[in-house]
Amino acid sequence: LADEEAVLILEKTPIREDTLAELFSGSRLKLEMRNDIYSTYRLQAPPHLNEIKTTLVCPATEKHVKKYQRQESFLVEETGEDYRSITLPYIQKQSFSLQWVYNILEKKAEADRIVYEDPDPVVGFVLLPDFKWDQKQVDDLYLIAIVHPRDIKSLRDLTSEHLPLLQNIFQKGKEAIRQRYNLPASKLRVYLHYQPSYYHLHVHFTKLGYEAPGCGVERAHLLADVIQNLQSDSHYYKTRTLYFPLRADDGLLSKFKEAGRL
Ligand code: M7G
Repeated sequence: LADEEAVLILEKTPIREDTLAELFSGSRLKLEMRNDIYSTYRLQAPPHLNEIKTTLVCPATEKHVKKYQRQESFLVEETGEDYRSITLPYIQKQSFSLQWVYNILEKKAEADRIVYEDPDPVVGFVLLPDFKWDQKQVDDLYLIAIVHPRDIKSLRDLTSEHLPLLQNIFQKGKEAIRQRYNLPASKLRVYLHYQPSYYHLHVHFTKLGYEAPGCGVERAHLLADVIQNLQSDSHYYKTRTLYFPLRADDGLLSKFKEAGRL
């Protein structure tokens, strides 16, 4: 795009129940085939009901291009020592810029999208729609809570000292979602990713029943479990072996291979 590398993501948005009547009355139907009680058609919807959610990353780094390419993954086993000797030095040099996160925290971007904020510098956070969610329907609800403190990279940095922050996000985040979207806590999947893509602590809130990308057991850690684990052992995430998938061309995978850990 204008001599710069770019990633462009095109996604057909879900069909919404509240637009069905208009979809049926305003579309053109072309019959493809009919056989007994079966028939298939091509339906041409009115343009405003036929939008494509479009996400652009530009200029995109090589790492962005790789993140969005379809690739084989490998499960990595990371001890606490592996984290300190392999992962930490790698992410200190190689991770994605956090500028978009700081823009949100400083209200330089997406300020009008904020659903809830607790401005406290130690236990505070900003809750807003993830850019994967077009907010057209609650069925695929996806919000993120980004913490105000800037020194917590990921799950690995958490100790019992952070329990007030985590409990605050859990309680106030659920309450804000109940008020705004009329969804009770029992309909929410609240979790952290390990490894995340962005090393500034954030929590994912997705609707139960929606298979959000990255909500599988190999990457998602339920916030409720994280809180309990830290309550029973302050250094749980410093000492445990953690498992996560890495894509074939991820530089971190090469580091694990070089260290003979894969
Ligand atoms: P992650 O676990 O670090 O990485 O989550 P993942 O992208 O591999 O899941 C970061 C989350 O932030 C993801 O769910 C992204 O969709 C979301 N996200 C990323 N960016 C660059 C933005 C942004 O600019 N705005 C918003 N609102 N969300 C973003």
